[in-house]
This record gives sequence, structure tokens and C-alpha cells, in this order.
Amino acid sequence: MKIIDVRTIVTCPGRNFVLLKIVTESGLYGVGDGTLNGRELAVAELLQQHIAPLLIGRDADRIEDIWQYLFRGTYWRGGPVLNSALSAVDLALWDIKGKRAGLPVYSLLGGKTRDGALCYTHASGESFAETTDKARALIERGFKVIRCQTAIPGTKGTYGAGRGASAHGKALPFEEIWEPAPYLRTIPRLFEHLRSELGDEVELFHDVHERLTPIQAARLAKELEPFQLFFLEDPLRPEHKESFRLIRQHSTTPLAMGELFTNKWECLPLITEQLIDFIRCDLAHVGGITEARKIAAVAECYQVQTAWHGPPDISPITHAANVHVDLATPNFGVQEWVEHPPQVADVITGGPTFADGYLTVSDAPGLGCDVDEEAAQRHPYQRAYLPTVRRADGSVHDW
Ligand code: GCO
Ligand code: MG
Repeated sequence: MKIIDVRTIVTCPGRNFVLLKIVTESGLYGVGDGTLNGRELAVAELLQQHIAPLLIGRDADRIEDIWQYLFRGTYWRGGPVLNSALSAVDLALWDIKGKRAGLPVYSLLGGKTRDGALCYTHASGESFAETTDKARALIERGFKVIRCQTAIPGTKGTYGAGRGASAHGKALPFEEIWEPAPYLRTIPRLFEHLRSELGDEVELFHDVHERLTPIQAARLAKELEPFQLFFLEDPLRPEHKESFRLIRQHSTTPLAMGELFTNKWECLPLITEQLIDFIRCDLAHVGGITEARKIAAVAECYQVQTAWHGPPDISPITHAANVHVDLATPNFGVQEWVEHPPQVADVITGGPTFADGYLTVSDAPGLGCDVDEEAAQRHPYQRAYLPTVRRADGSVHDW
């Protein structure tokens, strides 16, 4: 099953995506996704200029060997750009393997351990009332787990709330102003409000987006305890794994971390010391299905569940890969899923289906997705940055 062609497809059907098509001598091809939000062209150039030539003539069946060759064989290894490219290759190779076997990828991974993947999406508002209304609408659609964000009074733009998010697509990054004190006052009040309006049954949680210091995060986790969060997401910067110990000393609020990790070794201390309850790497950045299933296996040993990253900035191909892995993983926890703008379907078909709180994928061989290259050309790349954050005194903070 020799690889004869590798094509990188950069397209913007409402959002930028970096897609990969790996074609084999039999005509069978696989599709992958290496979209790195805000740095898309770095991955695209890497794939086209450096990785594609390395793949031509290789046996597409040897996924693990190709993974090792691209990760360790480059000498300069790891990081989000290299590992997003590696993820794109990995997903495309699993897609090929599934098509060749005539089996969906979840079947190659050991088969279904569940009928559907419990799924969450986002309720984000400018006010508590708006977040509550959005959460209520999601409950009516069948969602059983909801991530809740709100604008912080007196700040300019807040992660996950209307203004900041709408800044995507501007020529230069939108600059938010954020301060911990009003944030730390607001979030417990938000969840108090949500619980009083929505009751106890629905699972609710919050994404901190790596903004707090250890003691701030510990305080927030502790103050949120009465509201029984499903988890508190990404409380600390990814550089400070040891600081999760401090949060654990103070609180029983479950913790999730990992969307910025780009390999299994980064996840290790958090898992092996049981400092988190959910590991939530991104299959388009961590090295694809090959790396994710290893992370899941280690996590299983320590009773940590998976909650793979599923934002709108990765394509339906990665969303499909998430669900294939979810279905086959015994220690699966929850799957993030955000619907794409409808024009995405002009270019990429397939992806998960949502019904009554759960995601499923089709039984089609491989990942069940396809990419229309001509349609992709009709939606050319548009430069777009994620927002950045400064404190009130003008100093840089984490977005
Ligand atoms: C999430 C994430 C995303 C990221 C985005 C950046 O939990 O879904 O935090 O919203 O901000 O993926 O590109
Ligand atoms: Mg997040």
C-alpha cells in the first residue's frame, strides 16, 4: 500500500482548516486534519515542504512506524506545529487503514465500548441571564453537560463570552483586558445563579482557559464546590503541572487539563499523581489517534477519564476521530463538540451526529469523512488571529 501522493489543503469555509489527503497506489486515500488556530500556514508549509516528500513511497499500513519516524526521526521534535502536522498524517493513515479493512476506525481500535459519546457544548453570554437562556435552550436540545462562560463586568472581552469570540477573523489580534479579582468574584455567582435557575440535574462546568495562579485556582475550585461542577477546565498554564497539587490540597472540584499539551509525556505527572480527573488533549495537536489511545491507556490505570478537545477550530475530521476513539475507550468521560458553520459541509462531509446528548459516527469504513478539493479552492484561506489578553496595567497575560 505505497503512498504516491500527499496533498495539503488550506481552506476557509467559514473558518480556516489545514487538511491532508494521503493517496495510495491502489487509489485508496485517507483524509486528516492538522488545523492549528491562528498559525495554520506554518503547519501547511511544514506538511507540504518537509513532510510530504518523506511519505512518498512509504507503506501506508505502518502507522506506528511512520509516527515514530516523523516524531523522533526529525531530531527537532514536538511542539504544536510539528505535532499538528504529525496528527494530520496519523488521522489520514487511520482513515486509509479503516477503508482498506472495510471497517470504521472505532472497530480497528477494539470496537464499541458504548453506544454513544456523552457530549457537551458551550453556553456563553454577556450576562448571567443570557448564559442561562442559552443553557436552557441546550437542555431542550438534549444536552446533558454544558460548559458555561459569562462576560466579566468591568473588563474588555472575556474568553468564551460574546465579544472576545467575535474578534476571530480580524486582521490583527483583538486585545482583551482581564483582571483576576472581578473574574474570581463573578464565576461562583454565575454558577449559583445557574443552579438556582436550572436545578441540579444538568451537568455544568467552566473553562478557566489557563489564566489563574495556583492559589487563585484553588480558591475558585473551593468556592465552586457547592455547585457540583462536572469539572473545572484548564485552571493553570500548561507549564505549571506541579501546581495542580496545590489545587488538590484545597478542593474536591474535579479538574480537567490538556488542550495545550502536544505529547503523552506532558500528560504523565498529572495522570500518574491523580492531580486531574479528565485528560483533554486535542487529537489534531497531540499526534492523532496513535498518541491519544496511548494517553487513554495510561489514564485508565489511574482512573482518569478522557475529554478530548472538540472546539470549532478543528475540522469535522478531527471531531470524527474524537468520537471513534471515545466509542472504543473504556475510560471515556465526555466529548466536547461545537457545531461548525453550515458552509463547512461544502468542503468536508461526514463528522459526528448529535442526538439526545450523545455523539455517534457512521459505520462507514475509516473515519467516515471526505474532502472536496475543488470546493476547498472556492473558500481560500483568510488570515485570522486568536485574541490576546493584557492586564489593566498593560502587561501581557494568558488568553
Ligand atoms: C475549548 C478551548 C477552545 C480554545 C480554542 C483555541 O475548551 O474549547 O479552550 O475554545 O480557545 O481551541 O483555538
Ligand atoms: Mg478549553
